Amino acid sequence: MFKYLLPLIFCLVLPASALELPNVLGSSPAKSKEDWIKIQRPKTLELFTKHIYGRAPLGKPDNLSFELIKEDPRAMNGAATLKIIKISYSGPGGESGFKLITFIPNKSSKPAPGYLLICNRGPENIDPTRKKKDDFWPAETIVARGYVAATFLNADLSTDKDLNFDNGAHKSFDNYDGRRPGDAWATIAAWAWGASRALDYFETDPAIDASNFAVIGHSRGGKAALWAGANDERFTLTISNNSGCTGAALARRKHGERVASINKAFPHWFCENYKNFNDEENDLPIDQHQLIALMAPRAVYIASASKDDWADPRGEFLAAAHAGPVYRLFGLKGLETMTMPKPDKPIHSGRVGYHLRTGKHDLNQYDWEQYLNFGDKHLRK
Ligand code: GTR
Repeated sequence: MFKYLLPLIFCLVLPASALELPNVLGSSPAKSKEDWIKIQRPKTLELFTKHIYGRAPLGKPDNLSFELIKEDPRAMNGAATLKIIKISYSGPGGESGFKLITFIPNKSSKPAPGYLLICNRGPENIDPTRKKKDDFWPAETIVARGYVAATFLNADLSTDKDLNFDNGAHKSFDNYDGRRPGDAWATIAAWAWGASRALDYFETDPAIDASNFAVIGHSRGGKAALWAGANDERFTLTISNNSGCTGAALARRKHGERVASINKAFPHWFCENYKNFNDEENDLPIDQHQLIALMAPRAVYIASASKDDWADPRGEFLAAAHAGPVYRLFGLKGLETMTMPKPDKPIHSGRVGYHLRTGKHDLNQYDWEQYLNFGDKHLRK
């Protein structure tokens, strides 16, 4: 009798852990950090490039230039120096550029570490005059904590519409011989590329500590922040706020937004190859816990919201938890638990941080406070 009952008991107990994920250490699992750095990390990054986010045609353009278009040393009632920088570049398709808004704290020791937000909302959310203030980018709070508050509009790099990639970075670099079908970069990768060009600017500003900088994004901006942090190892901390499907959430959970839905609603976000996995998540050679692991040994933070089922909070948590073995190769702690915390109980003890905020899909003061607390541990060396 017991012989027959046992499989039934297993079926009832196991479903939650029945999720079969690709090995986070790679296809021939890395046994040492050297192995990871030299072999499995590049292989993992290449799989994400080829099948999901697409290949950027170049890194830092030789002609990248920075022009200070506004400076106010007494911004925020004297608390910060505002610098607005026009970042320009050109390629075979012509010149493009974007504006970087930067508040540098006047009081803190220089150079100051900071947070770069990839803003996926309108310009009113990142008002440099500070007439309009928004919890989405609480620049005053960031500055008061001693950090540079920097941001740019994602749409300046690539409009968030299916427009045949005729603008921004795509216009400059894609148009000369058409876009390669398959793995050509798309919109999310262009936003991530812009974050790296902002970091190129920070490296030239003596008031800014570019070697201690976080990249952060919300939702679609969070997907871009993760891709920026995975590609650009100069980012010390990568923060994903409610990034969901093809951000932090595991595709194999098939919960909330799925690959087919995201590719249908936003056909311009990822490369064409990604569409091969519509309704076929199990065929993906990677899953999103491996994207998070690409940050190791640097710090990474994943946050979810309790009423954001579309982004699959549990899938985001599990991805963060399953990145752990790569951190352990470096002798570091990841998240170190497989038990999802209760709402508003952040986990900040290792290099992988996590919280589940009570409430809806959003980026607000509570989230930022957690990111600043985590930054105090990882951005001040
Ligand atoms: C949703 C989309 C999500 C998420 C969100 C956002 O419509 O399905 O993947 O990115 O938009 O960016 O707010």
